[in-house]
Amino acid sequence: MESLDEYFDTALALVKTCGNLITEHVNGCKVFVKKSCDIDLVTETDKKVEQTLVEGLAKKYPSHKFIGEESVSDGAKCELTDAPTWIIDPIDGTLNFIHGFPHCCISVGLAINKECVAGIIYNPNLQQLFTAKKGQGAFLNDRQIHVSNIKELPAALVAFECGTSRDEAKCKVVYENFKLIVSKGHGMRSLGSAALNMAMVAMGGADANFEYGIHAWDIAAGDIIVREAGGVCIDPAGGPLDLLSRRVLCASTPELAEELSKNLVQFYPERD
Ligand code: LIP
Repeated sequence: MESLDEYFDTALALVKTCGNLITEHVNGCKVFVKKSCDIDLVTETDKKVEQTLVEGLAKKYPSHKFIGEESVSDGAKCELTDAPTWIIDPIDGTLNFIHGFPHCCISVGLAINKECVAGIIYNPNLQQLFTAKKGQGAFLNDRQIHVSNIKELPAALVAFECGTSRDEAKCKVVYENFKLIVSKGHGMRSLGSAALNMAMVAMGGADANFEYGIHAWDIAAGDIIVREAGGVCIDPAGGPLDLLSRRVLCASTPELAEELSKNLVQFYPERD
């Protein structure tokens, strides 16, 4: 009988084999292709990492499903069923990878019955391995991690991103929320990777993260890692997180999540 631990161990072994594919470009990867716009890019390394992960997992678990950033063709709708589904971003923070800015990672989440039950976020440049399995806690390398206990926005360090869209309406909302966080929060940070922003919340280095326009592959691993670290992951307007909504808010405490959900300017991208 296959188990969550076995699924996780198989995925982790495959993720670790892909680390060198990223670190060999630690000074940047100057060959890339534009996707939806000039800041939404993909490299051959993105594709090679995703191919390695999908082929390795599919060979061992032929009944499992996959949602991978580079396999989902432009505009195609993602289908998340109750089947065990691997939700993969081969390089989260591709723009960072291209520039040689060392905050990029492999993000692998496993959803069963549409619930994220295992997650791996691996930044091989900085040797940061964030992991979690349902009911077993969250870890950074071999150390168990826990969110902060910050409950109020004025004390919160908040991570968020401009994203990969230059859409005027989206950018207007980004600027308005930037002003909110800078004026009302303790500070803002922007790593250029949704997965790593969420990992910062899980380890207590940041206190909240939100973003509009991300995809399931950016947040699936971060969802379970934040929750197993004692945090909350919800829709930015409140209510349950919807992996396909292209919206995410995670926070160290329900109180901080609620304060942000009541004060953020909302934006609703087209669903995946
Ligand atoms: C990135 C996300 C990041 C977002 C970027 C981009 P990618 O994912 O992790 O949060 O702001 O626009 O979408 O494209 O590097 O895998």
